[in-house]
Amino acid sequence: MSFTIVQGDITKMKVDAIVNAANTELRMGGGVCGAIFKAAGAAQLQAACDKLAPIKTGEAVITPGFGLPARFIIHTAGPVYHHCSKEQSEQLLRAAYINSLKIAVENNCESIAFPLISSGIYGYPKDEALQVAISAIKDFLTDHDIHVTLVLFDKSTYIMSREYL
Ligand code: AR6
Repeated sequence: MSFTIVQGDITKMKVDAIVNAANTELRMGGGVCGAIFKAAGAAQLQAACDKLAPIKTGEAVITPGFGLPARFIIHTAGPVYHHCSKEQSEQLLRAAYINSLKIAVENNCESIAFPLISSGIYGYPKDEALQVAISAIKDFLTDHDIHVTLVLFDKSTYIMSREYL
Protein backbone atom coordinates (compact mmCIF):
# COMPACT_ATOMS: atom_id res chain seq x y z
CA MET A 1 0.00 0.00 0.00
CA SER A 2 1.14 3.58 -0.58
CA PHE A 3 -0.05 7.17 -0.52
CA THR A 4 1.36 9.73 -2.96
CA ILE A 5 0.42 13.34 -3.68
CA VAL A 6 1.12 14.68 -7.17
CA GLN A 7 0.26 17.77 -9.17
CA GLY A 8 -1.53 17.04 -12.45
CA ASP A 9 -4.65 16.20 -14.42
CA ILE A 10 -6.56 13.20 -13.01
CA THR A 11 -8.01 12.24 -16.42
CA LYS A 12 -4.49 11.18 -17.50
CA MET A 13 -3.89 8.83 -14.57
CA LYS A 14 -3.13 5.20 -15.43
CA VAL A 15 -4.72 3.62 -12.35
CA ASP A 16 -7.49 1.10 -11.79
CA ALA A 17 -9.97 3.78 -10.72
CA ILE A 18 -10.18 7.55 -10.68
CA VAL A 19 -12.67 9.37 -8.48
CA ASN A 20 -15.05 11.98 -9.83
CA ALA A 21 -16.05 14.92 -7.61
CA ALA A 22 -19.67 14.51 -8.71
CA ASN A 23 -23.05 16.01 -7.83
CA THR A 24 -25.83 13.89 -6.29
CA GLU A 25 -27.71 13.76 -9.63
CA LEU A 26 -24.57 12.39 -11.36
CA ARG A 27 -25.01 14.97 -14.13
CA MET A 28 -22.04 16.24 -16.12
CA GLY A 29 -20.89 19.45 -14.43
CA GLY A 30 -17.89 21.73 -14.56
CA GLY A 31 -14.48 21.42 -12.88
CA VAL A 32 -12.93 17.97 -12.65
CA CYS A 33 -16.32 16.37 -13.34
CA GLY A 34 -16.59 18.12 -16.72
CA ALA A 35 -13.01 17.13 -17.59
CA ILE A 36 -13.69 13.47 -16.68
CA PHE A 37 -16.93 13.34 -18.72
CA LYS A 38 -15.22 14.84 -21.77
CA ALA A 39 -12.22 12.52 -21.56
CA ALA A 40 -14.32 9.38 -20.91
CA GLY A 41 -16.95 10.16 -23.57
CA ALA A 42 -19.80 12.27 -22.23
CA ALA A 43 -22.76 10.44 -23.80
CA GLN A 44 -21.77 6.93 -22.71
CA LEU A 45 -20.72 8.04 -19.23
CA GLN A 46 -23.96 10.00 -18.74
CA ALA A 47 -25.99 6.93 -19.78
CA ALA A 48 -24.15 4.79 -17.19
CA CYS A 49 -24.59 7.47 -14.50
CA ASP A 50 -28.31 7.86 -15.19
CA LYS A 51 -28.83 4.22 -14.15
CA LEU A 52 -27.21 4.86 -10.74
CA ALA A 53 -28.51 8.35 -9.89
CA PRO A 54 -29.37 9.91 -7.55
CA ILE A 55 -26.86 9.31 -4.76
CA LYS A 56 -26.64 10.94 -1.33
CA THR A 57 -23.82 13.28 -0.33
CA GLY A 58 -20.93 11.11 0.88
CA GLU A 59 -22.04 8.01 -1.06
CA ALA A 60 -20.07 6.48 -3.97
CA VAL A 61 -20.98 4.47 -7.08
CA ILE A 62 -18.85 2.95 -9.83
CA THR A 63 -18.99 2.97 -13.65
CA PRO A 64 -16.58 1.83 -16.35
CA GLY A 65 -13.87 4.32 -17.35
CA PHE A 66 -14.88 4.17 -21.04
CA GLY A 67 -12.32 6.31 -22.98
CA LEU A 68 -10.08 6.95 -19.96
CA PRO A 69 -6.81 5.19 -19.20
CA ALA A 70 -8.45 4.22 -15.87
CA ARG A 71 -10.62 1.06 -15.85
CA PHE A 72 -13.26 2.54 -13.54
CA ILE A 73 -14.68 5.88 -12.46
CA ILE A 74 -15.94 6.10 -8.89
CA HIS A 75 -18.45 8.93 -8.53
CA THR A 76 -18.87 10.49 -5.13
CA ALA A 77 -20.63 13.69 -4.08
CA GLY A 78 -18.79 15.80 -1.54
CA PRO A 79 -20.58 18.37 0.62
CA VAL A 80 -21.29 21.96 -0.44
CA TYR A 81 -19.22 23.74 2.22
CA HIS A 82 -21.74 26.43 3.11
CA HIS A 83 -24.76 24.10 3.31
CA CYS A 84 -23.92 22.67 6.74
CA SER A 85 -21.78 23.15 9.83
CA LYS A 86 -18.01 22.66 9.71
CA GLU A 87 -18.36 19.36 11.62
CA GLN A 88 -21.07 18.04 9.28
CA SER A 89 -19.07 19.08 6.21
CA GLU A 90 -16.02 17.29 7.57
CA GLN A 91 -17.99 14.08 8.27
CA LEU A 92 -19.56 14.08 4.80
CA LEU A 93 -16.24 14.79 3.07
CA ARG A 94 -14.57 12.02 5.03
CA ALA A 95 -17.42 9.66 4.06
CA ALA A 96 -16.91 10.53 0.37
CA TYR A 97 -13.25 9.40 0.61
CA ILE A 98 -13.92 6.28 2.69
CA ASN A 99 -16.90 5.10 0.61
CA SER A 100 -14.89 5.61 -2.61
CA LEU A 101 -12.00 3.59 -1.20
CA LYS A 102 -14.38 0.83 -0.04
CA ILE A 103 -16.02 0.49 -3.45
CA ALA A 104 -12.57 0.41 -5.09
CA VAL A 105 -11.47 -2.47 -2.84
CA GLU A 106 -14.79 -4.32 -3.44
CA ASN A 107 -14.06 -4.10 -7.18
CA ASN A 108 -10.51 -5.48 -6.75
CA CYS A 109 -8.81 -2.19 -7.62
CA GLU A 110 -5.14 -2.07 -6.67
CA SER A 111 -4.77 1.65 -7.37
CA ILE A 112 -7.02 4.69 -7.11
CA ALA A 113 -6.57 8.42 -7.75
CA PHE A 114 -8.58 11.20 -6.08
CA PRO A 115 -9.04 14.87 -6.90
CA LEU A 116 -9.40 17.22 -3.93
CA ILE A 117 -13.15 16.66 -3.52
CA SER A 118 -15.40 19.70 -2.76
CA SER A 119 -12.51 22.18 -2.97
CA GLY A 120 -13.63 23.92 -6.19
CA ILE A 121 -17.25 24.75 -7.06
CA TYR A 122 -18.46 23.36 -3.69
CA GLY A 123 -16.34 25.94 -1.84
CA TYR A 124 -14.44 23.85 0.71
CA PRO A 125 -11.30 25.78 1.74
CA LYS A 126 -8.34 23.96 0.18
CA ASP A 127 -6.33 23.72 3.40
CA GLU A 128 -9.24 22.14 5.29
CA ALA A 129 -10.12 19.88 2.34
CA LEU A 130 -6.51 18.69 2.23
CA GLN A 131 -6.43 17.86 5.92
CA VAL A 132 -9.66 15.82 5.70
CA ALA A 133 -8.46 14.02 2.55
CA ILE A 134 -5.07 13.13 4.00
CA SER A 135 -6.51 11.97 7.31
CA ALA A 136 -9.29 9.84 5.73
CA ILE A 137 -6.90 8.18 3.25
CA LYS A 138 -4.26 7.46 5.91
CA ASP A 139 -6.87 5.97 8.26
CA PHE A 140 -8.21 3.69 5.50
CA LEU A 141 -4.69 2.54 4.63
CA THR A 142 -4.00 1.33 8.17
CA ASP A 143 -6.02 -1.82 7.40
CA HIS A 144 -6.35 -1.95 3.58
CA ASP A 145 -3.89 -2.65 0.79
CA ILE A 146 -4.34 -0.22 -2.13
CA HIS A 147 -2.16 2.42 -3.82
CA VAL A 148 -3.70 5.85 -3.42
CA THR A 149 -2.72 9.02 -5.31
CA LEU A 150 -4.16 12.43 -4.50
CA VAL A 151 -3.98 14.48 -7.72
CA LEU A 152 -3.89 18.24 -7.10
CA PHE A 153 -4.60 20.48 -10.04
CA ASP A 154 -2.92 23.70 -9.01
CA LYS A 155 0.62 24.30 -7.85
CA SER A 156 -0.29 26.36 -4.78
CA THR A 157 -2.42 23.53 -3.36
CA TYR A 158 0.37 21.06 -4.13
CA ILE A 159 2.87 23.22 -2.21
CA MET A 160 0.41 23.44 0.69
CA SER A 161 0.08 19.65 0.75
CA ARG A 162 3.83 19.20 1.36
CA GLU A 163 3.36 20.93 4.71
CA TYR A 164 0.59 18.56 5.80
CA LEU A 165 2.31 15.29 4.92
N1 AR6 B 1 -7.61 16.96 -12.43
C1 AR6 B 1 -7.48 17.06 -11.08
N2 AR6 B 1 -8.11 18.00 -10.33
C2 AR6 B 1 -8.86 18.90 -10.98
C3 AR6 B 1 -9.04 18.90 -12.40
C4 AR6 B 1 -8.38 17.87 -13.13
N3 AR6 B 1 -8.49 17.75 -14.45
N4 AR6 B 1 -9.87 19.92 -12.73
C5 AR6 B 1 -10.19 20.57 -11.59
N5 AR6 B 1 -9.57 19.97 -10.54
P1 AR6 B 1 -14.49 20.81 -8.57
P2 AR6 B 1 -16.28 20.17 -6.29
C6 AR6 B 1 -9.62 20.29 -9.10
O1 AR6 B 1 -15.11 22.15 -8.71
O2 AR6 B 1 -15.80 21.37 -5.58
C7 AR6 B 1 -19.03 19.91 -10.71
O3 AR6 B 1 -19.85 20.71 -11.52
C8 AR6 B 1 -10.01 21.71 -8.69
O4 AR6 B 1 -8.88 22.57 -8.77
O5 AR6 B 1 -14.22 20.01 -9.79
O6 AR6 B 1 -16.36 18.87 -5.56
C9 AR6 B 1 -19.72 18.63 -10.23
O7 AR6 B 1 -20.60 18.11 -11.19
C10 AR6 B 1 -10.47 21.49 -7.26
O8 AR6 B 1 -9.38 21.57 -6.34
O9 AR6 B 1 -15.42 19.83 -7.63
C11 AR6 B 1 -20.43 19.11 -9.01
O10 AR6 B 1 -21.66 19.73 -9.34
C12 AR6 B 1 -10.98 20.05 -7.24
O11 AR6 B 1 -10.63 19.49 -8.51
C13 AR6 B 1 -19.49 20.16 -8.43
O12 AR6 B 1 -18.75 20.66 -9.54
C14 AR6 B 1 -12.49 19.92 -7.07
O13 AR6 B 1 -13.15 20.98 -7.75
C15 AR6 B 1 -18.50 19.53 -7.46
O14 AR6 B 1 -17.70 20.53 -6.90
